[in-house]
Amino acid sequence: MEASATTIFNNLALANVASILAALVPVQKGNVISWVLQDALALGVLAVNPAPKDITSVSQLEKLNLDLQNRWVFKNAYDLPNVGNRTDWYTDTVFAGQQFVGTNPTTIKAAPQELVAEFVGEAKKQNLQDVVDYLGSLTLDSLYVQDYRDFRDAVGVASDADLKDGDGDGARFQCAAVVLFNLSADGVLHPLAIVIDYKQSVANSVTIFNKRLRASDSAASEATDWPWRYAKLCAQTSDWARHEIEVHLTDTHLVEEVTIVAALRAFADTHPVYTLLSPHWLRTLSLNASARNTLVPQIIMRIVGFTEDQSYKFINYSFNNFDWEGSYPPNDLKRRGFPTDQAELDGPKYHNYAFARDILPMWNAIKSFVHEMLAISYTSDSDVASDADIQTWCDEIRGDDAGKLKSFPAKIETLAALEDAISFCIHIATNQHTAVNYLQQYYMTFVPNKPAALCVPLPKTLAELQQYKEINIVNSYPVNRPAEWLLSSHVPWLLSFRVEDKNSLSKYAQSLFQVNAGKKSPKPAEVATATAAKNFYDSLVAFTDKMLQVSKSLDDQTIPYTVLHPAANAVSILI
Ligand SMILES: *[C@@H]1O[C@H](CO)[C@@H](O)[C@H](O)[C@H]1NC(C)=O
Ligand SMILES: *[C@@H]1O[C@H](CO)[C@@H](O)[C@H](O)[C@H]1NC(C)=O
Ligand SMILES: *[C@@H]1O[C@H](CO)[C@@H](O)[C@H](O)[C@H]1NC(C)=O
Ligand SMILES: CC(=O)N[C@H]1CO[C@H](CO)[C@@H](O)[C@@H]1O
Ligand SMILES: [Fe+2]
Repeated sequence: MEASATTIFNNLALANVASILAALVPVQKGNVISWVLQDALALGVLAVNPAPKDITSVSQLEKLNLDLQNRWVFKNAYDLPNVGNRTDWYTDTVFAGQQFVGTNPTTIKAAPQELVAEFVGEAKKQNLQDVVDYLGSLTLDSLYVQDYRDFRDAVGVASDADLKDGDGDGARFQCAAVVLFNLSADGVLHPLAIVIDYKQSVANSVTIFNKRLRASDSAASEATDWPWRYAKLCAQTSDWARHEIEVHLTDTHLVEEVTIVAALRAFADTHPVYTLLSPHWLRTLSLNASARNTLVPQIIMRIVGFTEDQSYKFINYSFNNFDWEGSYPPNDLKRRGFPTDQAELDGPKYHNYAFARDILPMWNAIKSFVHEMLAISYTSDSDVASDADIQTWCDEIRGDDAGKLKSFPAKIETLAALEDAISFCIHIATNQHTAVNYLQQYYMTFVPNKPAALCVPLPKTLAELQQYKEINIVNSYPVNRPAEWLLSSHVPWLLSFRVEDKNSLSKYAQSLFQVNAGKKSPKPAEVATATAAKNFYDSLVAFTDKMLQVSKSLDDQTIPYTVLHPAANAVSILI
């Protein structure tokens, strides 16, 4: 099962990133990456990856992005279009869209009443009567938030401390933004207000209200509304941390790893749970090793606005707060204030939330498959309750000297509970990871859309923010920090390689069918497995149609949302 760093990551991409690292990391002998570095340096890849310098406008960065895409050779991270291809990439529409179909479509949630009240109070304080009236006219069920208020708790600093890594010229800054959105009855998500860095209360922080209070307001001034664009940049930077450290690294890679290691300890390789789960482990553990040795310490730590210790605390915090059952897709949608009824999700109000509309049918497809497969070995709840290996699995996942994943069920004593737990292991390894991984290239290679940190301190007052011009945004980007720029743009690309066809979910269903259907005198279990695999495959075909239909129904037709295509949905956390 061990795989080297170069098999996991596409060779050339790793060489690229390695060469960037070489420029700033003293080569560590014996580290996986050190021998790759030699190759990369020989290729001189770094030399052909220009990072921006002497930049004074955002349009220069847009142009650089397109120029790199138009090169003849060495396109590397720029061999595919990215969000910078859209002339409207910075707009409210595209910003809002990313909450539903971007790299992190998993944390937008219903706005809590007390938080809305704080925004209303702030609007009063700012004498924005029209905002007060407008917010007053909205009902709670149309208000949603992206809420990064917990960052200071997560990294263990005082509730009013600045979030930063380093001092002086090379310092990087992070913020804990809060974004208030309105979701209209016809499905338009529109940002109303942003707290750029929440310190103790809205009143004690810098909060800006969108001049375009209504989505229908003229878009003419959007491009030059620099204070508002800066606030959106803060929100995107907060989301970088939420997405990469929590949603991606912790909630998929690390959580899945715990279930895998526990399963390896609890089950013999002939155990039905083992056979169901193991196809979804392909390379995941070796990848953890790479993530631990290389990605986290050498890449993430070099671009985020948290110190190394804070970043590890953030991982701990995310892991300790991971809610296993609460994260089952229907439970997750419910806790975030979205419907769990497919017809309602497909209706006008939620029709732009393609991730949600896709994730439920995929969850159901996996559950049906797991249900059929479990029926081969277990006929009743008591069969499950008396399976000591399942209890060992639970103990290994939760144990203090083992997985420490406390929200995993202490006991699994019914078929339904076993079906859910196994389905969720498969779900994390496939749908969930795929959804938060593969769009990194599109949304993050173009650094201005979503940088990992801000390069200058945030404004301390609203008056200061109101004076912001284009140059303040440009200076917040790592434009004079080539290593940070190149890592920020190339790592998302490195992580976004599509799986080979043979490692897709639909191929898995197909091969499982073929292996079991091809027997001369099949055993009953093989016949049943073939049937389950066939049904699963059929449900993936049906899902493909559904997904395409969902994508075609989105208001924004610039790029399709097909990340969960079963022929591309990875069978395991491969990268
Ligand atoms: C993205 O922009 C580049 C540069 O203008 C262009 O070559 C490429 O075709 C564009 N791709 C798409 C899909 O628009
Ligand atoms: C906000 O949502 C409400 C409820 O559907 C709607 O009446 C209002 O027009 C929406 N506003 C915007 C800006 O979309
Ligand atoms: C993370 O938690 C583990 C125990 O769960 C602890 O040993 C470690 O010191 C913690 N790390 C940080 C940075 O807090
Ligand atoms: C290959 C590898 O290093 N796997 C490790 C992943 O992490 C767990 C601990 O959570 C280790 O036990 C594995 O050995
Ligand atoms: Fe990943």
